[in-house]
Amino acid sequence: MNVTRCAAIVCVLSTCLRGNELYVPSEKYVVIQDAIDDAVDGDTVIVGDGEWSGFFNVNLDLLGKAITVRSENGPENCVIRGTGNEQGFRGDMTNATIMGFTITQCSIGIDANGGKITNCYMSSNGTGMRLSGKTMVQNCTIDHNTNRGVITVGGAPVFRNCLITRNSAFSGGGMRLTGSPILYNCTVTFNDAIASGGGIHTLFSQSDSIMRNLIVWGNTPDNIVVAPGSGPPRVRYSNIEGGYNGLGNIDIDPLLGEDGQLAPDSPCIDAGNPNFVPLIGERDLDGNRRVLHGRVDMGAYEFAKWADTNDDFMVDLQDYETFASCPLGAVEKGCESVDLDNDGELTLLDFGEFQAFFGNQY
Ligand SMILES: [Ca+2]
Ligand SMILES: [Ca+2]
Ligand SMILES: [Ca+2]
Repeated sequence: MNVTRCAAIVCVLSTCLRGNELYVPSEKYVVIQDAIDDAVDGDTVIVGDGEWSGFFNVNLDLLGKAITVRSENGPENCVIRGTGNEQGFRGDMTNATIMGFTITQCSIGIDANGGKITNCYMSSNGTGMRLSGKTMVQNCTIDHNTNRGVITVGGAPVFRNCLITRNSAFSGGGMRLTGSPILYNCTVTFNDAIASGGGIHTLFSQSDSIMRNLIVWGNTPDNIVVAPGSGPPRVRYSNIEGGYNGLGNIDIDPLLGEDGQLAPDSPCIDAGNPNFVPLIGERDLDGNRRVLHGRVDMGAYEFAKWADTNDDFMVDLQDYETFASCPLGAVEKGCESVDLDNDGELTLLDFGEFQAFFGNQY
């Protein structure tokens, strides 16, 4: 096709469907806030690689706009750095999406009253995130913040596939929750508090707070503390050190790797809510499919080595040969490892799962 015409069609489509893309840095925009100021609803501000600090690159105010602000190449490559007193993102974010940033050395990483925050890394701030409204936080890592990882102040923020680790505070080291927060598949580990609520501290929260498929482990001095007068959150299918009353909950060493991934013999594998329905296209914190082997795991990571039939940490032609040598139908002896959705039958669904893993290294 004629290149000019093709470009024109793409441009028309993107203008109609997704708005314009505003790049920083570019001839027009040297600092991030200038691009946000110019953006209108539907636009995307794309921030290039590098360290962003100083005026108009911190204290970023989304101004209530329905825009997306994202990094070009993910949080490893795009860092918003404060000097201790600033906030990363703030202001009215009800309709905004923030995607793919590392935010560090701010007093608060992100202060949001709504909107969506995905694939972000809040590390070594005062407070990692301060949330209200219906903020949706997906696939974020929040670690080493010194005035707690997360605080919710009312509303019903939702967390999915988040790792909250090694944060500290006077109380509620990992998370201090009020309102009706909802947590799915979060790993809350090795946080600490001076007083109480090392992992999760709920205070003035409502009993419609829901927690599913969590790992809350290794926090000091305690893991979940429900303050008097606070509606106890309904925790199910979770691994809580010290135990927590609720269907499907366990209290067994989760056997976590360095970053919270599940070891092959972790009791959290295939132990989440059996009726859990992932969001369309939902991924775990590593980018793998959220549900593998027929049932969701507990925590931010889904154990993903199933297609590696010979345990050599590669899914390659050797594994394919194992697969191809097994007949469809009821799983025969020696073919258990290729029943990837773990339903006792070898079908094309298992083959689909296998293809998704082909070429992976673990
Ligand atoms: Ca699973
Ligand atoms: Ca292999
Ligand atoms: Ca199967």
